[in-house]
Amino acid sequence: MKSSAVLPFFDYRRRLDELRAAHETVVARPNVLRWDPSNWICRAEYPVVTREHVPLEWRYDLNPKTNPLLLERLPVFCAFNAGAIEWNGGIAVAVRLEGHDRKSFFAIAESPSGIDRFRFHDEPVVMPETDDPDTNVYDMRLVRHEDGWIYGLFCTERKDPAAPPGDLSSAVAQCGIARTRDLRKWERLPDLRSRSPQQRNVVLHPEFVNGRYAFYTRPQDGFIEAGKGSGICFAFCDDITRPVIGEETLVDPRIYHTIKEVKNGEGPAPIKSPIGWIHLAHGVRGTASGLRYVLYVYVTDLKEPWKVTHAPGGAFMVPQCKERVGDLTNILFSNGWALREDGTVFIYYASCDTRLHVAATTLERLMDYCVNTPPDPLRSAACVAQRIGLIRKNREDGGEGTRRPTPRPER
Ligand code: M1P
Repeated sequence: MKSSAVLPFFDYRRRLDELRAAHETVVARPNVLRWDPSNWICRAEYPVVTREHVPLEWRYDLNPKTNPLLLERLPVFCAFNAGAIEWNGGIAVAVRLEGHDRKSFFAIAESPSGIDRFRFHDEPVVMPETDDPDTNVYDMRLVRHEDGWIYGLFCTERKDPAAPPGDLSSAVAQCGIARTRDLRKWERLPDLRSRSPQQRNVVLHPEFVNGRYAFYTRPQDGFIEAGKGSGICFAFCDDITRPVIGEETLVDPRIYHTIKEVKNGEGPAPIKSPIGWIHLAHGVRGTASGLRYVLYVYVTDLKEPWKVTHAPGGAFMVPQCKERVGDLTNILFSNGWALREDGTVFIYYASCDTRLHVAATTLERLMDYCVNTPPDPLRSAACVAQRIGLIRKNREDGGEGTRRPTPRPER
């Protein structure tokens, strides 16, 4: 066969070496944490898992006889929205990978540090199906429950059987449940049954509450009818092997003219702390450039986790710089975080449904943030009063932090 006079020279062996070297560079790259101006968190310089982290064996037929041109056969476009758990002294994440065919699936990647060198297991997760096969599965929350199992709760979507002919978008979203002991072999349980025709962002509470399993839910009346649901709810379940929930108590409602006015959803399972259960969630509002997803934090009572005790105003994290651009735009989403024994909290968040990042903080900082960040006063005038209160306190305190630095002598 003739070689093109226009394309660069192609040599199978050399090209494969290039691809392998590029993959290893990304996977082995050390990450760096830098303080955010808020001092609530440090953000990591590089994303922790991207489509470039996906092993070549998962994408290419690497037999030169059957693929002499080394064409990619099964591309992966995005690696995002990951559940997280402490694992073997490091961190494991259950990443949502999205193939070029739009279908998502899960894959476990492990890192010794939690901030870099995430490597995927040899193969993606084989998630058993129920009698009603899932069309698409995504956004797994990993929860180490006090019953001894590790649960993976995820969204399972199927075509809406009631959709009129020609409507190829309407779907029914429900919560799929699976459990494992080793992050490799998964037992699928029946999907969660609730009164709502649409459930996304369902999260298992990590402890029994009054001897029962408990879930955070986000019931919705209609698919993508953002604005119809009322917020994050809480519900009990007696038997997780036959998971049915009854009444869903509203925990954290959507509120007019806030970061969560259009919709909200629970992120990962809450972290237990001396001030209560600390929750990470996403809030969504509409803008001229589409929906904007930001992360926020709230706290609920240790014994009655459906009762909010602290609600710091505004967003905890918003999309910044490169995080604002991707397959979609203006989205931060988190369904994984992990508290380490030394008090470090790793927050795994995805930007624009494209790639996975990590931010790091400590439980001490998170608790201070939750207790001392004033709530959203909900009106401009009240916000000004709140800010003037801060300015005047600083003036009156005259403490170390309010002193201006001594000006440098002019040369
Ligand atoms: O595209 C942003 C997110 O949209 C959905 O989340 P929610 O139902 O809360 O709006 C999910 O599809 C999620 O995966 C996605 O990141």
